[in-house]
Amino acid sequence: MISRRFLAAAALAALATTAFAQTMTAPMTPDIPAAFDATRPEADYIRREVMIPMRDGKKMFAVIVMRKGTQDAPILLTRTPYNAGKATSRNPSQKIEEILPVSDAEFVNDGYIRVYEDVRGRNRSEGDYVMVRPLRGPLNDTPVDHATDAYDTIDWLVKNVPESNGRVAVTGSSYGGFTTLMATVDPHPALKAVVPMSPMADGWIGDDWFHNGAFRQASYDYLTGQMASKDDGGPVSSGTGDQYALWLKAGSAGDYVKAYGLDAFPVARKLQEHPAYDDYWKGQAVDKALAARPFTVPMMLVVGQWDQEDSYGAPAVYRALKPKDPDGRLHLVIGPWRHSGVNYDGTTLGPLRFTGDTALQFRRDVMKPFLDQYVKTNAPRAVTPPVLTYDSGAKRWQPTAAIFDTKLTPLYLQTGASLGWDKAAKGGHDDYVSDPAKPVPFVARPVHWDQADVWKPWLVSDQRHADGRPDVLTYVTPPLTKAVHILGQPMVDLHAATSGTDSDWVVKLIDVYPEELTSDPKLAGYQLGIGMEIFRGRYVDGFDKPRPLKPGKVENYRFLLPAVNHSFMPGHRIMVQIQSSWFPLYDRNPQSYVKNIFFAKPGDYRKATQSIFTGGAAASAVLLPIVD
Ligand code: PG9
Repeated sequence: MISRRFLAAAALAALATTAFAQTMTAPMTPDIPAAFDATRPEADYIRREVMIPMRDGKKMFAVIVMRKGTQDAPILLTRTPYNAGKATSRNPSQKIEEILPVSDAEFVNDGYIRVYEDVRGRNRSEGDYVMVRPLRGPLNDTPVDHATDAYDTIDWLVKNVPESNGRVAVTGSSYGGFTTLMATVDPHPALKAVVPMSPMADGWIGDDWFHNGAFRQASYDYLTGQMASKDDGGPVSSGTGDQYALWLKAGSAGDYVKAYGLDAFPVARKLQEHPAYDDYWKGQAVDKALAARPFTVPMMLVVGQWDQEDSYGAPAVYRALKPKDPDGRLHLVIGPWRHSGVNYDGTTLGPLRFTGDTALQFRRDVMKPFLDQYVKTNAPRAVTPPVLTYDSGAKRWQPTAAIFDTKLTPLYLQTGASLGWDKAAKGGHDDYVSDPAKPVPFVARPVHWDQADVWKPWLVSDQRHADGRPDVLTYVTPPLTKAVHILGQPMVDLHAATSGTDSDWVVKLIDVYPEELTSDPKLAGYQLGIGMEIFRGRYVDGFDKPRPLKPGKVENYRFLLPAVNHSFMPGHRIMVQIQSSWFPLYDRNPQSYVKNIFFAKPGDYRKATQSIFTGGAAASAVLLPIVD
């Protein structure tokens, strides 16, 4: 007979098994939770993920971050194609300074609400992604663009973030600089100030895709990195070898596109279909679009002196808006930085060392007070100079009332490889042979532009690797007895002829350090590019008027170098180098005229004899904005 005691124990055991089974997770439970919030109760921040509705019904993903206890606070917004989720979870941490980019610390520690939003169609935002989506108009027949998306985002934020004081500033670098500028087109009334950093303003004249008509082949890595899917991709799968050898083997940029299937990307096709400065490019130029509208939102434009991606945009927008700014609400800042370097450590760049962390100095002492006065409640008025630049030779910040109106002083190329302030009465020329089969590399080989430590500081890399090549002309002054200080945009005034029917002209203004420099031996004899640029010869009559060059005919090429503030110090020498290729960053000019260089055939690439004219009626020079 079974005892009552045994039965009771069995019942208890059965109950326990059922209870245990109820707390077990079934083996086939899907393993990605519907939601997970990594923020713990002890976090010093609030982090909210939201979907913000736009006027066309699409929703944009945004992350709102602030210190706990934030009240009556301004919003600092960035609209980015580079993953708002990632930007707001930099480190796995419960500390706000750890999860946000370093450049946000000064702002959130002083009560700002930081918002990052994925632009339309990227990462977690809905809608179609169109690369640097043009404004509504001839190139965009949809009802939305970055101006409307910024407007709708700001409208939602001021109504739905209870900690906000109803005032918004927008900032961002590069693509984020472009979206910042777009926010000022028909702006929301709550938008009180903007800080566009290295904004991409004209992808053809001097920002990401072309420079003065020469195509930047590194662009393709950007396409695969950004557009292979809604999420983040990587570079073209072309191996990890020397990009110089790889591109030489590929042929034209069009051949490379075909070889790696890149014509799957509409942007790759659009680039090939618009090699010259046609309405497609003119219609997207942000400086031109802003020049055609009233200037209403206080703006501080920022760019690095050695910006390897978007050196053109900030000075161009500044020039476009300056005449519309009688009240002094437009500012320009040029720091000793690489592209977007303003948001990182600004103590050094390549071998250069500055006076302290120049990027932090700018963000803390210049950018924040500028924004505070417009967006914080009861903030004092900031004393912000119209123009603030960093003299990279004397190593100090310099406030000035103006820039770009300095009279330009010619520094003449002279026979005998020298540079001088006087124009030689007698004309002459120096020749070299440019061979597309052996183009001049833009950095010393092997070229690994995919590596951050090669790409980011390449504009300050030592130009001795090119000096002395038979296809590079070098002109240099004697050692300076007193400093030569330039502030503004130097201009190239080149008189040149080619034996071919098309040609590229690369002009590099260089600071040559003394050979003996015990104070900083790694800079001894260093050839530091101060302003370097390329010009595609077929555009000598205008960027929308390509034409073959006449062999042997001397043409006058005039083009701007990037904006700088630099003192060439006593004992240094000023150098100019001239060459006809800058490879593989820029596509090779075949040197025989073809309608579209993207599709040049192997037989089109020909050696050419290049002549640079000096003195007399065709005196080539670099025109310098000399101050002091
Ligand atoms: N220079 C990058 C870019 C901007 C705009 C268009 C395409 C590329 C960037 O750093 O965002």
